[in-house]
Amino acid sequence: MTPIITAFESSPDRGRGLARDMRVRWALEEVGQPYEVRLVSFKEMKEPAHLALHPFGQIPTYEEGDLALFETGSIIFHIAQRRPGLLPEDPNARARAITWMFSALNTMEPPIIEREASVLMERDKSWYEARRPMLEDRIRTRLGQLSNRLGDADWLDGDFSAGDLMMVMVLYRLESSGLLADYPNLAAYLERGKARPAFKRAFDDQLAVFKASAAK
Ligand code: GTB
Repeated sequence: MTPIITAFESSPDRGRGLARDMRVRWALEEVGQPYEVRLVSFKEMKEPAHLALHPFGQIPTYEEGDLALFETGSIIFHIAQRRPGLLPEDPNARARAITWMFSALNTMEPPIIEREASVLMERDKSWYEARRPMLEDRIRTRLGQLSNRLGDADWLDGDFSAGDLMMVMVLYRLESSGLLADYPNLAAYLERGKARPAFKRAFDDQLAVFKASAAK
């Protein structure tokens, strides 16, 4: 059964791969699983049909037969469990790769999102400039710790895994911030992830969606 995911009909990031369908597309490409995409507008995302799939009215969702999932962590974990290529066979190595998925989402991503939200919504506030160093320092603390752990390895724990996929996608959110510049091994890690053929296929596909919507 071909899985169906949902994605923005017209992504606000203009096809830069920042919307979260990108990470699901990448996972599906890594395991060689063909998939279909149903595009949804912001209005449709808040309507009952979509809310039945995603209680928070967001993208992406994942449907496969009678299974419907939301949350990229859960979706990618499901893909990685069902198909070889994203999680090691050895039980301990598998548990560690899953740990990296969680840490990407629970430890690395929250301060990055908080900074993004501030840039988007608080620029006109009197406290914006005063709060910015604190938000950036919280990210730098995590980047420093991650950088120390990665060292000069290619991936976080042995071969590329779903943990790396998630971590690369989280670091990708910082690409235009300049914050990665002090961590050359993390910048190289991000580039290594982006250079994977599966990443490129996923990126091109989501960009094509944006270009088609912009041409209408
Ligand atoms: N925790 C959920 C997951 O991991 O699946 C988060 C899902 C989520 O945030 N989805 C966003 C969404 O549907 C799209 S990706 N937002 C609409 C809404 O909540 O009403 C977040 C996103 C959106 C836009 C940009 N951008 O323009 O750069 C980047 C990231």
